Amino acid sequence: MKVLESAFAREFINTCEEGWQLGFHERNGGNLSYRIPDGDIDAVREDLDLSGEFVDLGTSVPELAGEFFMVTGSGKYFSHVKDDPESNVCIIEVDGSGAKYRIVWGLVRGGRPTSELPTHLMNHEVKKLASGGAMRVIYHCHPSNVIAMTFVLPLEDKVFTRELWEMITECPVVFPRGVGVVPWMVCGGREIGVYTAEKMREYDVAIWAHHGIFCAGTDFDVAFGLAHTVEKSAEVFMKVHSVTDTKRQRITKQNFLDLAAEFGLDLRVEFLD
Ligand code: 2HA
Ligand code: ZN
Repeated sequence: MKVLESAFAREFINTCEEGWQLGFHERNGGNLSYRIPDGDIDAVREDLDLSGEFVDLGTSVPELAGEFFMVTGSGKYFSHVKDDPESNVCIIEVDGSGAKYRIVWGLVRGGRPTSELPTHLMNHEVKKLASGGAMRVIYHCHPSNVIAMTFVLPLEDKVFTRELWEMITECPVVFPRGVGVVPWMVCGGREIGVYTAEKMREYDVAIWAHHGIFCAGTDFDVAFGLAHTVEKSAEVFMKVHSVTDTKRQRITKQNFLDLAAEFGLDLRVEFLD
């Protein structure tokens, strides 16, 4: 089978398009990666070029040795993925040491995988281990309201989690473990990757101050839905705080506990006080 005939490629492309349509990806902003299951890679093997040289990753991810990932290209626009996936997306193979990679499909007009590749792979490694292999998608986007919130609130996990939970009743259901906050850091390097991976041991979503959202999921819907929910909640927060500093009423600690009991949530209750 051709890569573009596969269900995973179609879902990858759809996710890029959804993010673009929602305004999460100005210019070349954001990136997406998918750890491809062995069976799915076998099904498209005829379409892969396995003759290229491996090059340095800029980090080491031994737990991902030999794995294949579909990733967006550095400098490529999410808005162009749907019409021309082969020029804007690639599949990479990580070598047996976990320190090198090569492109085996895509980026037919040249280019490299996303500038955030070290961060994506370090976080894939953490989430793969933490989830027994279930987590496969890492998604990064630049939604306006989450970014705006990082200029308003102290950059603390508890403060962001509590405010985001309070803005829409179903938020604790979608992210019961809360959100991590990463202070402003230079993007694209190993340092932000290491810091984010520490947060992602605890959370499925990290908010990068003045930059955007970084999140993980078992599939495209889960990862994208998580980012979308966090951004929607941030939008309500920014709307409320555009007209008032004080809330007339709110979802209380007891309300959250009732919700957790009803839905069987593993709620991070220490963030309720
Ligand atoms: O432009 O979003 O963080 C791509 C990015 C880097
Ligand atoms: Zn970014």
